[in-house]
Amino acid sequence: MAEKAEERVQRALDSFLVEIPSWGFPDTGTRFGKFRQPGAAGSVAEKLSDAGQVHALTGCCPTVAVHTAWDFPNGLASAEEVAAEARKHGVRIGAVNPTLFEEQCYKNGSFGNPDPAIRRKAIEHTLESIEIAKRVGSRYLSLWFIDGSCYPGTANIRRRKRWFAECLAECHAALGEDQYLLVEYKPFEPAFYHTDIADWGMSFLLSKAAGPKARVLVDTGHHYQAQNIEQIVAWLLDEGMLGGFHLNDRRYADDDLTLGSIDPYQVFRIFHEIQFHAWDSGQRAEIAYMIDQSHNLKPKIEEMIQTVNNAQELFAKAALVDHAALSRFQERGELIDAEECLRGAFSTDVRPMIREWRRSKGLPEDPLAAFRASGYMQRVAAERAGRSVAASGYC
Ligand code: PSV
Ligand code: MN
Repeated sequence: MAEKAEERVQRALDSFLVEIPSWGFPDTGTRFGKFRQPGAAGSVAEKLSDAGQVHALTGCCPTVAVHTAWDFPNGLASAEEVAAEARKHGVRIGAVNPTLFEEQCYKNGSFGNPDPAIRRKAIEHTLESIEIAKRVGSRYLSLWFIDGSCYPGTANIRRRKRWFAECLAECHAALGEDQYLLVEYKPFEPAFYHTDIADWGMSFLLSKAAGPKARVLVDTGHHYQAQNIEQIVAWLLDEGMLGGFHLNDRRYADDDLTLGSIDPYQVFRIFHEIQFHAWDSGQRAEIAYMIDQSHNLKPKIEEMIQTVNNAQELFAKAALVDHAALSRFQERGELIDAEECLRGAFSTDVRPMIREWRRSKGLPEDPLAAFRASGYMQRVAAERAGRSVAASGYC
């Protein structure tokens, strides 16, 4: 007998965890300035405390992604303390992101820098990040690089590609048993002529060169306009090379807007490809779902809860696609029925089913309202007022 919609949604939500980034909680801005928010996190402990609120109310964000330079002020020596702080707030440390972009020496790149001493420094920082990941019990080392060039002729693109392959392989060799290396791509910013890992194909090839535990990380904001992200996802799934996501939405470039705020159907289509693949192959791919957003204007904790709500809704809608029917329609070339199969699932109001899932887990039915009613923000705003802001990240 076909599984009921409610059951499909419950099962999908049971399987759906999404990691939130430590850099989503401190004050952030653009190059035109920063608008401060009362109570924004100012230390690693405060970021973890805020993240703990999101998990306590949504029940699906047990891990927090960290950036080595921003969250481990003393490198490896901070590892135990940060892990303990996370535990105190009911969360764990998730993906560790080496910070290979702030220091002056990285002006011409890190793994692609023509100077071997800088490449060595970048490798050492990454190796230290892997040690941190081991110490805090994290399975993921997540790499993003600013490397590239801004003007034609200024960089040896082929040599840089080879340096990347070498550096990644050395880091891969240091991974623990069940650790993965996630390799993120981005076609622009801060380099505006060429970026060393500009697209999923480059990330795919470099991951293959690095070793068997390297995978591609898809940041939804890191594509050219009109690119078909769900097709990239489908191909990576079929190749067993999809490692995870940095979820966010955008209208123009890497805008870091709330997931689903601009194009929820695209997020739905991505989640659909994942669930359709699982149905087709009989195997659920191990995927690290992570949010990569930092909000300059929206209240940060509320925004993170809103994002998680959106992610759950879109994931639940994708679980409603009737895969057997869709397959039949596709095989017979019944185009309208196939498309309507997706649209029907997308237009279903899954919110009552999500509320039911929350009730069954003892979670508040409306996490945003529960957060507002908790008085947490007023309390921390008072506690944090007047202290000097130490937290880093886009500061
Ligand atoms: C770069 O745009 C990025 O997407 C990378 O994932 C970084 O780690 C993150 O944003 C935070 O700067
Ligand atoms: Mn990212």
